[in-house]
Amino acid sequence: MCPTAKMYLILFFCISEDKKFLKWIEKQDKWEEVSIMDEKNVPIRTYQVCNVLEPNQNNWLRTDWIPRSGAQRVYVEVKFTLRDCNSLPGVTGTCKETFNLYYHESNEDRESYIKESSFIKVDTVAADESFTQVDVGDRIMKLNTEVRDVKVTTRKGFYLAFQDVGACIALVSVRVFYKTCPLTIRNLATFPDTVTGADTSSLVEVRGSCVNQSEEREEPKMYCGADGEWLVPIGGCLCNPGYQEKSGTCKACSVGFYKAKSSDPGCSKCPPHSHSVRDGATVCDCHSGFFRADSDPPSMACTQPPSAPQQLISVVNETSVVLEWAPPRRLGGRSDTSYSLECLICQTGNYPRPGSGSGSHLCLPCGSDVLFSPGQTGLKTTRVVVSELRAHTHYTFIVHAHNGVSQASGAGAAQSVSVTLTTNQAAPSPVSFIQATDVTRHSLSLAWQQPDRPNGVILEYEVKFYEKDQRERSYRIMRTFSRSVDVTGLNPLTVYVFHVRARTAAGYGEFSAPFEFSTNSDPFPLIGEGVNSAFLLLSISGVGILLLISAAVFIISRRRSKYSKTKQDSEEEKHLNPGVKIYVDPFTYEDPDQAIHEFAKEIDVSSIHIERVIGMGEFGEVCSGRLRVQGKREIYVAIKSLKAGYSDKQRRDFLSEASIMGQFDHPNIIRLEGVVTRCKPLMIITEYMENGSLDAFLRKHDGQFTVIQLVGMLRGIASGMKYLSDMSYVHRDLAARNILVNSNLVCKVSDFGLSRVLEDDPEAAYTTRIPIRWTAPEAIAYRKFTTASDVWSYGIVMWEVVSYGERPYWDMNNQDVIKAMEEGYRLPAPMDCPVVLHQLMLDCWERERAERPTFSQILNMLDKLIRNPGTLRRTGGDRPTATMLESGVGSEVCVSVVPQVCMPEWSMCVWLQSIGLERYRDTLAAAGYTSLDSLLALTHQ
Ligand code: ACK
Repeated sequence: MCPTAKMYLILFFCISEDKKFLKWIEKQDKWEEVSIMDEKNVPIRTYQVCNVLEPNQNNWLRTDWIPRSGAQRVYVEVKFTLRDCNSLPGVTGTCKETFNLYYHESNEDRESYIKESSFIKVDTVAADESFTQVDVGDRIMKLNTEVRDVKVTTRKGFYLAFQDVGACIALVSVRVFYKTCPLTIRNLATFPDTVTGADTSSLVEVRGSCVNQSEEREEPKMYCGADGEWLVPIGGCLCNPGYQEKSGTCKACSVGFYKAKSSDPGCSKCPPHSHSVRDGATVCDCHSGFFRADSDPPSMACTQPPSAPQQLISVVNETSVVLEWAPPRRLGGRSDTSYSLECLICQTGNYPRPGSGSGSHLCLPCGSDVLFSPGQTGLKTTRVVVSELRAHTHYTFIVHAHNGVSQASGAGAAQSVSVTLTTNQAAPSPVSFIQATDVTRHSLSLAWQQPDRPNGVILEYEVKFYEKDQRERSYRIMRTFSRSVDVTGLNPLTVYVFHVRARTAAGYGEFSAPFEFSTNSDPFPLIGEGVNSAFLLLSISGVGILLLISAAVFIISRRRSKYSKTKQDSEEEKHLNPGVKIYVDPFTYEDPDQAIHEFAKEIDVSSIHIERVIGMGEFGEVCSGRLRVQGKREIYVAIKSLKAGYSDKQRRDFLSEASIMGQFDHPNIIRLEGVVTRCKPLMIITEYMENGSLDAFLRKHDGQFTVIQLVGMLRGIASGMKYLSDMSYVHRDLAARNILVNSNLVCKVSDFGLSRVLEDDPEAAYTTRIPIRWTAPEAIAYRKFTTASDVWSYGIVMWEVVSYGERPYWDMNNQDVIKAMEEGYRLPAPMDCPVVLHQLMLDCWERERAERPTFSQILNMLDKLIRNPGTLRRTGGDRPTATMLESGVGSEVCVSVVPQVCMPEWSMCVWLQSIGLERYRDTLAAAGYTSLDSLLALTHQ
């Protein structure tokens, strides 16, 4: 509702004796100033005129100049009395009962004379009431009040005039005023006191101004009506942020409250984990440790970065890794958790993990060629497949959890979890491009690039080709060590299709896409033509033999001193490397339980789910099962338990294995998950190795692995043993039965129980408990167990591996074995055993332990062999090597890269000699293979 109109009094002519304010000008002086009594008998002064008996009266009474004061329409209220003509005897015809009201606008405030004609008539005023009776002593007077309004817009002021035309009037008062719409606040806008318009129907448009601490929502407007009422409010203002409306003003939000936007309805309580300490807050500050992201609205609670992702597990598949993790335990009150992955290539050995202090420089970021699916950053899922990794390489993956406030909080490594793993062998990627260089009528020279991802050392390339018309019904295969080959014996002007694939220790990669080349009509090859083939072969063989002899001389000359020297080197290395962690013997603890709890985690038995018995251990059953530690992902485990009725010593011995195992952290050492000691039976929980112990595994897969695969297994064991020796731990029971194999064929050293047993038992050497066949003579003779005696055992393990789990020294009894050793007898090379491997075994079985290689040297040697698999080709066994007689299914066979041309019969002997298989000459001849041509026709059957 509009406030009621306000009337501004311009003048109030109260007729009084004080002439100061009564500047009336009477024309002809007919108007008289007279005192009379009002209705309440109070004496009042009036202007009177009463010439009712005389005709043609024209008596004027004029006011002084009245300033307009901005008004456009003024109101004139006249209070007067008027005599009823009937009450006056003898005035018929001359008596009037009205008077006229005039006005004259003027800027002059002192006009002494104004012509009658200058006045404009406002109205003729008649009385509503008149008095007729005049009683003696009791005269009743009736007061009339009449209001007229007039537009005054042209001058600064005006004059009013009263014209009497023969009435009997007494003017009691004249009030002159104008109207305004009063100051008001509407919709938080202030509208000033506004003078109404000139016309009775006019509306004055007024623009409001926003009250303090407010801003315009839409231009505030209202209209001031002629009667002083506000009409039609439009638009308005809103309180500024930090302020809210209260009784038409904007008041600051009090402490603990905030208002973020002017359009918000009012102040709100600070959201959780935030506060405001001053009045007028537009946003609440987060409590310490809580944060708000730039995009978070002020109404949102303050939040925290997430905790680290949980239960990161990795599954290695050749050169790919699947990483899976569970979301962080604490999401910090947000739902925008995302993950990013850091990939590091780490050096092998005993070094601190990334983020665990000094030494992290040993890890470098992976190259940009590594692929992450679905991505490396901004991940919403908890699973990533990382591919295109290098084969046989140690990687550390760090999974970081982020959310909208991670950056604001400056959170770093605390929200991450990492895993370190080693990729497996992998076949090479396909050759991408084949080029034909020299083309003749019967031959083609092909060349190609190494595959983009060799994933190891390329041992050879296989070229498959066929006439295009023949499709793949009949194809030929050639193998070569180099990246080029001359293909001969082709038909002229024929299109051939070629595929090339590479082989590493991990096997063959896929064939390349088909490349087509056509022979031409040129009869002459560019090279090779006219050279005596036999001479060529002899030259090649001769060079080969010379190389072999030089290599043998080199190896023999080196063997004399190499191990003693390098051992010294390695010992020096250890002294120079004071950061190496040293194994702590749990038996140095007075309280065995203190050791176990220092090195092993106590597991709640309720989190173990035993599934089946997988074997018998020294102290009781070994079971497989699942372990689900609260907040972690369920994993498969092996569970060794201590059978009931054990002695204190048995308990101590049983748990000592866990105290030992718990100190190790290496991909080739079995990992301890924890122990159960607080209830019975006591249990040791380790990672589960799907393929069980190595000796049984090899027996089950007799002859099924390539030499390189076997060397790969030996490398893993050597790596684990190097780690143990670096920690100054002597295993004392290294044997294939104590190596466990997982589903990825990774071998891990296990069974750390014997070290103590042998030390405790002075008669051990002569009891059945000592593994005589695996133990170095000095350890058997006077219990000198050292890393060097472990190296001896490692040599036996090598022999077990290459012979697919054969029992060392077969059925010989222990006493005979000890005697044979003393006499210098050593195990012979197993069937198909590469000479270099048997030589390494013999080195491990040096009588003088200082002459034996260290595990570091063994590891280096095996790495070299893996890099140069050609060195593994020479075997001392009897079986033809796999590479010798491999064939394509249903195809003819091209045996090797050497016999590309037809040989005279005698050349077969030369060739067999050159590859060390001359002893097969008679067997082959008896079977009818007397020439290389006939050998080339040998089929798979
Ligand atoms: O040859 P296996 O199957 O492998 O039989 C023995 C048996 O328990 C007694 O030692 C097997 N074994 C021991 N530890 C584990 C393990 N961590 N994972 C799988 N099998 C294991 C071993």
